[in-house]
Amino acid sequence: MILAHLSDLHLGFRAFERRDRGRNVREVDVARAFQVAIKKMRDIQPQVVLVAGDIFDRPEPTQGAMVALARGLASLREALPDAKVLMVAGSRDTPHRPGDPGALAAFDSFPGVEAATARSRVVHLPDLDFHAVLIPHRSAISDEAEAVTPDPEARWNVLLAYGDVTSGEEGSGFTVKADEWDYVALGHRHSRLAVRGNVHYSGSLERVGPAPWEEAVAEKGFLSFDLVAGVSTFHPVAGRPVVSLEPIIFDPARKARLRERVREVLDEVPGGIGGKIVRLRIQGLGPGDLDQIQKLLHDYRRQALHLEVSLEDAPRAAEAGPDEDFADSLSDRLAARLGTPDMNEDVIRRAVEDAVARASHTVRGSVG
Ligand SMILES: [Mn+2]
Repeated sequence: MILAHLSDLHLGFRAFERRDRGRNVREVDVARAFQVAIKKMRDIQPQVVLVAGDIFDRPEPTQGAMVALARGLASLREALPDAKVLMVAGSRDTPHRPGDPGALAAFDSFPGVEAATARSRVVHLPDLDFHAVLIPHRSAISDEAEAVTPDPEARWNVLLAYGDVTSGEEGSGFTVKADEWDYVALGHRHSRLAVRGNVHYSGSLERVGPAPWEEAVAEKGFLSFDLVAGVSTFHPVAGRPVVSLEPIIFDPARKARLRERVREVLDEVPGGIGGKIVRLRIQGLGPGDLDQIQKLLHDYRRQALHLEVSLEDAPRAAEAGPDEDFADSLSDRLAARLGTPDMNEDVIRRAVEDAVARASHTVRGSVG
C-alpha cells in the first residue's frame, strides 16, 4: 500500500516578468514540475495521491493555473487509473470570504478526486480498508482540527493537513497525535521536513518563495510512503536552477577590479548562467556606485532568466578572518557528543546550531 505525497504546487505562481509564448516563464515552470512529478508516479504506482495544500498560488487562480491542475488530474488518471486523489486547500488557495467555496472546489466533482476547501472531511475507501481525514487551512486554524480522530476499525489511518505542527505558537497551527496515525501528510512548509518517521512535510515542488536563493541547494520533489514497511522515500523533481553566488567584496581603493570580479564569478558558474535564476552579492558597494557595472550586468541579464544584484554591508573586521573561537567551540561540542550512546543526526545538528548561535552572539557582543 503506497501513498504519494506532494504539496505547495503554487500553480499560477508568477515571477520575473519573463515570458515564453505569452506565458510567464515561472508559471510554466511550476506547471511543468507538477507534470514531472506525475510522470514519476507512474513508476511508483501509489494507490492514493495526497496533495497537501497551496495547490494554487492565490485564492483567485489564473486561468493557466486552472488548466494546469485539470491537465495534471487528467494525466494522473491516465498514469494511475485506480488511484484516489485527495486534496486540501492551503492558506494560498483558501477563498477570502468564508462562504465562498473557492476555485479548488470545482475539482471536487472530478471522478476519484476529493478536494476539501473549507471544512474537514472524512474519506473512507473500503476497498483499501483506508480511512483519511482531510484538514484544509481554514479548518486547521479553527477548533475543528483538534477534534479529528482516526477510525479504529480501518486498517490504515491517514491524516492530510495544511498547517504548521512544529512551532507550537498560538494560532499558527494544530497538534497532531502522531501515534494515532499511520501517516500524516503535511503542506505549508516549502522545505522538506520529517517531523517524525510517519509525519512529513514534502516541501514545495519548485522554489516558489520570495527568496529562491535560500533554497538554491535544497533538492525539491515529493514523497512516497510505504504503509506496510513504514518507509518514506523522496523523489526529486529538477526545477529551474537557482544559483546563489559567494559575495564579492568591493574595495574602494581598487574600483576597476569590481568589473573583473563580476565577470569572473558569473563566468565561473558551472554550465553558465543561461536560463538560470542568479543572485550576485556585492559587499560594501553603495547603490550610487552600481552605475559602473550596469552595462556589464545588462549583457548577463539577457542570458539569465533573472539576475538579482544584492548590495550588502561591508564585512565587519570581526567576521572577516577565520573565527577560531567558533571552530574550537564547534569541535569541542561535537567531540563531547560523539561518544554518547544517543548519538544521531539530530544530536549533531543541535550541537552545530548551538555553536553557531553562540558564535553569532559572541560577534554581536564584541561589536557592541
Ligand atoms: Mn505554500
